[in-house]
Amino acid sequence: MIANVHHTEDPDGIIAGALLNRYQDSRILSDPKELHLQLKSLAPASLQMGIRYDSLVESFSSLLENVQRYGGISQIYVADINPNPRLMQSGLIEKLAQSTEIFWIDHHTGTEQQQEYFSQLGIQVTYDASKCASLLLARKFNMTDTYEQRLAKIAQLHDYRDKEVDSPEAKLGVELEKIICLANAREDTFTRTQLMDDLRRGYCFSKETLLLLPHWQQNIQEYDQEKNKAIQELEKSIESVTVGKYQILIARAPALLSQKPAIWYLKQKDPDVLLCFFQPPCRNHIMDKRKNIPLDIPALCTGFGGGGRGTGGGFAIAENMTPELYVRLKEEVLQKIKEQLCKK
Ligand SMILES: [Mn+2]
Repeated sequence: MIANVHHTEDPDGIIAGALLNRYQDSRILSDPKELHLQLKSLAPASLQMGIRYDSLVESFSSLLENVQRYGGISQIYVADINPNPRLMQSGLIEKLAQSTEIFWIDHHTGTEQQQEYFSQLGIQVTYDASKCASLLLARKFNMTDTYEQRLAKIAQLHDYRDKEVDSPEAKLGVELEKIICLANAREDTFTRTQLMDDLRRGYCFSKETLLLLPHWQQNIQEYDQEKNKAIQELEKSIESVTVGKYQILIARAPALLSQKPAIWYLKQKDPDVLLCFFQPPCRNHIMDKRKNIPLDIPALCTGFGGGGRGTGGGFAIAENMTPELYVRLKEEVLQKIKEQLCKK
């Protein structure tokens, strides 16, 4: 059996999951021998694993358990996952690499840093800082089908958006994000899986208009209804701190706005650095900055067990945010930011 392991908290991760599935399906369908074996076994062709950063180690640990106990997993495809310090310190990757073939397709700095080590372990790495995981997948596996190319384009526009884009693909990315945000806030794994599966089968949006099909409209409506209140709450939480000549915005956002909507909202205020913590059940916290600020955000986040790419990054903590933890964490991160900014 094959395991498809992908990030599940944003459109790129979910689209990557859909593309991985389509790739596995097409491989089986194009090989009569494989197809025969598959039909005979009556088992699912692949194991699907949507990953959240706050339970990254737990997920890989259960994957290893699966490999060791059942021995049926021969290949693992990993997409849009940053191998952060927590995962690397767990020792799980080495163990998985010993008994399975691993393909690691990703665009985070952690993957760049581990590229050489992963190769030594026999892991096949596909890395490019300028392409989202979905686009990397489509290129690596020669997915030339119009629908698959379009999925990759939606993910790419969404993951690398630096201003509002008006194309139908960009708009659809924003809609997908609304569905995912609502599911993240409600810890609704079922909806995320359902969305991935609809994208895989082509039942999510109209291929002519690129508008979501009616059965997803309810999710959009619910998100839109809850969004204004969430933005008000975010707005109230904003604090501004000055470090030297730099302005740092710190905020605590409702989980509904995790991850990108809160960041996009705060970015409009044009701070030099922004630090956004999220309310439970969200445990992944995000930082970003303006392009020319002398601060290495992915490195800073790596110091907190996370990672990132470009101007942004994040780190997950193992517990829900309490008011006390918020105060403590805010001070710790701010301290690190000050150290780096004042060094220059
Ligand atoms: Mn991504």
